[in-house]
Amino acid sequence: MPEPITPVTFPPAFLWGAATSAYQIEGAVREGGRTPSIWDTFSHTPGKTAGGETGDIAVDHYHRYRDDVALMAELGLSTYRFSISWSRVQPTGRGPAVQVGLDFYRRLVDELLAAGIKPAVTLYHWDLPQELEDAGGWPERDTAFRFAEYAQIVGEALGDRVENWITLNEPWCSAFLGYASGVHAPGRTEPVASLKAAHHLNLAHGLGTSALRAAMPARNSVAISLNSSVVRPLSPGDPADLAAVQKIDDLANGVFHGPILRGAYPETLLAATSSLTDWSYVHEGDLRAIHQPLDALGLNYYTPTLVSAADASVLGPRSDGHGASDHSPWPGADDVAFHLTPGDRTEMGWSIDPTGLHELIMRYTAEAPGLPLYITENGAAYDDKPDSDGRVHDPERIAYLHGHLAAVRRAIADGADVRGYYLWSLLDNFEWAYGYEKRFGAVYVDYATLTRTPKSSALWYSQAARTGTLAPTETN
Ligand code: IFM
Repeated sequence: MPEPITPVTFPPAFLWGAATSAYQIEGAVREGGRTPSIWDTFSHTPGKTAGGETGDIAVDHYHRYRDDVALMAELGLSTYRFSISWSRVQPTGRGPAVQVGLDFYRRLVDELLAAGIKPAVTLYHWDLPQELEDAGGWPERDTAFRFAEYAQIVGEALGDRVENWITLNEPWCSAFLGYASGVHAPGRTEPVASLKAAHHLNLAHGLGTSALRAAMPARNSVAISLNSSVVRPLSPGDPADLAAVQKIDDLANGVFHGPILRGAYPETLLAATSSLTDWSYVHEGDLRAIHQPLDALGLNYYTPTLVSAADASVLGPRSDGHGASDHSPWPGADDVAFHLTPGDRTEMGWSIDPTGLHELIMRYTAEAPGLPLYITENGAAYDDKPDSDGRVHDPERIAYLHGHLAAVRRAIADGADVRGYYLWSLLDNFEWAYGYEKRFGAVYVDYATLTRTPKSSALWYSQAARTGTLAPTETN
């Protein structure tokens, strides 16, 4: 149902933010002792990214962070979520930290605090130090222990000034796009390794949470950002389609939420993957380490997923929306078909459906009662271009943001404890395998000059952040 064209007002304490990640914006990949991460290696491998594009320069945030913080302040953002490049801080993924790397993040944090913007730090947004991948990567148990050591280093360095922490961003992508479909770094196509990776990412979250808590003041908050999916059946009355939903829900959600929120992998997941793996890499004590109280849960949402049993008569194109590969990112789910969800689409081909965000929030409100929620990512890519005056008009993005923020507000009215929203993304940036061709920013970046120009959506969002109210839009 379309949102009514009326102003929508948020609670006064609601946080208005924007998010980015290190490899997508920093550039300066060879400065300050930083060594390659899996994304440097992958993007420099011919054929892996659109146009062979890399994050070598990205949007040069490493050198322009002061201007970028000034821009955020001008826009009136109350919070900014960014990630730390592990190999800038600990180049080999183990051992002592590099002070120059830590100092960059300390300067960024101090700049944010001086501008009255609350930093939210993500420790891991997909850029594993290459040396750790060479030692086996996430399918290797030791990587979880290396992550805990890294978490301790960063917690000790920044814990006095950063209150909000996120261990991992979207571990689903790290595990299944990185090790099963191979459309993300490190580009491996090994279904069993992807399930091991998922477990070791969970373990890294658990060990990293303990390490952060030991290293920082108790007032700080530790969370994880999951790209929890809203999985819907093609035919809601068909038991075979409902079984397909269960399978994908387990692989998208249960594999992380199960151990993190409930201390166990779903029985249905273990059964569905039993021909591939016996899960013997889940050691005694792992689930205890993973299942510990969180201070908040981050939800990233873009679009719902529509599935059916693979032998349904109305098979649509295979379109789970996660990039083209001959290898599925869904181990053990070859009997599931993916369908195009209805509705208007963004430039990613993802359908626009704010009801999915409301559904997601209400689901986790019910499954994790009392746990504060943040929308740690939500946004849309469009083919934005400056007009003859150099201004960038993006009414579709305003409509997208309005619709999704209104869905958040509705969830709050329905009893959900959503404390804040981070628009993805502050700036146009390196969209992984798509290179620079998909623009998610509220701020336009001219890649030839690296000039930043706030789009009309940034100005609209700025007004929402300053007033706590969504101005009506014509298109909703
Ligand atoms: O750009 C990504 C981000 O790095 C993780 N979440 C989804 C975004 C859009 O694809």
